[in-house]
Amino acid sequence: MMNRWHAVKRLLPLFAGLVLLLSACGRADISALNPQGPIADKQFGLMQLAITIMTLVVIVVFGISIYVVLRYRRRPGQNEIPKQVEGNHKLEVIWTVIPIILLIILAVPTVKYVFAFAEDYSQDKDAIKVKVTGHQYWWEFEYPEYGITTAQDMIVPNGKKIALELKTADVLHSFWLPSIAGKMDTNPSGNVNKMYIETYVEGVYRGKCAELCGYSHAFMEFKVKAVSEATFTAWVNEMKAEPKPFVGDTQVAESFKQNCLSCHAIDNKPSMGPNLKGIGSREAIAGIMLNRETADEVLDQKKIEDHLRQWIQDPEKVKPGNKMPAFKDKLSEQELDGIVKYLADYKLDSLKAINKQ
Ligand code: HEC
Ligand SMILES: [Cu+2]
Repeated sequence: MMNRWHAVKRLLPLFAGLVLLLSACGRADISALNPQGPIADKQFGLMQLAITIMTLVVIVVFGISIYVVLRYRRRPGQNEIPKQVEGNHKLEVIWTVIPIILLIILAVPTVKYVFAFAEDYSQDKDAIKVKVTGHQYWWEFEYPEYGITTAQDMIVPNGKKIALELKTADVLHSFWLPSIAGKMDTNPSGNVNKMYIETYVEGVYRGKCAELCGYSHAFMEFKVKAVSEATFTAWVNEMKAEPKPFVGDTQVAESFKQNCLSCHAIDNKPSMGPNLKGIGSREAIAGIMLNRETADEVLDQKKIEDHLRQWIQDPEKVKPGNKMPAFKDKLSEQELDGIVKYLADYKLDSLKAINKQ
């Protein structure tokens, strides 16, 4: 009885380690090891298959090596040179054929999914089309079917195929959405790449630029918000509607127009900088100053205001090398307050539920 308990106690750390290993590690909103959509799911399956096969190979190869080293080591008093062996047809055939079989087992599903994931849904009537453009250092999302454009947060209906057309406005970037659908490069020289994404559950997923693209590459984050179809339709309608009027001081309104709308838009016209429509509902300011840590929290109004203020005063401090000028010496305190308030309060009702606001 006592002995058995001892054995269990000794094995406990091993079991704990196995539990850690086998339980899904990684956050559902960003980890490829915790897939939240059919594509990431199958990619994870491929990873598991490859890791299993490689682990078996490692165990067998190391097992044989250790056995040979121990079994044929030089014993005390053994001074003669052992029998020299050269070539063994049977063994050579075995260690050539086994790897070929393992590679075929790996290749069949890999090739199958490579082609399945390259499926083009851009002509599919049921798919939602989004044109994704990578900029140093932010992401733009245009919905050609609805004539709307947004930045940083891509809003999609859950469970639908979203057909993406990806390009870049400047250098090479890579659109990476780990827990939903792998990654795709955006190539310079007018080349357009396609991929599609699909989510299982409504929620907020985090994406990154995965190709070193300049000083602030590491800050080039985006979010995908998967919402119900009704919410998506409501969002589209809000985005199509006239922009929110600038309430308050007309001089502040004029300053916003002069200083900011030269690069930004709050309507659906194209602009050089990110579209600011509904920016008070975004997960982050400039993609990286998070307005809440996880989607379980409330989107924090105080953080939104603080982040906007910091950003507008000195964007270079937040994202070195980005293309927005600093306004710390160009706006009066009153202008800055008025602009921050207008933007922070520019919310979209359709996103209140997912933002827990
Ligand atoms: C010369 C063009 C230019 C001007 C003028 C300009 N911006 Fe920007 N702005 C940008 C660019 C480019 C970015 C994207 C920076 C990045 O993330 O790399 C940006 C980003 C932003 C963002 C973050 C957007 C988001 O989606 O999170 C806000 C907010 C913003 N600008 C507000 C302002 C305000 C307010 C003014 C006027 C006081 C202003 N900008 C003037 C070019 C400009
Ligand atoms: Cu990039």
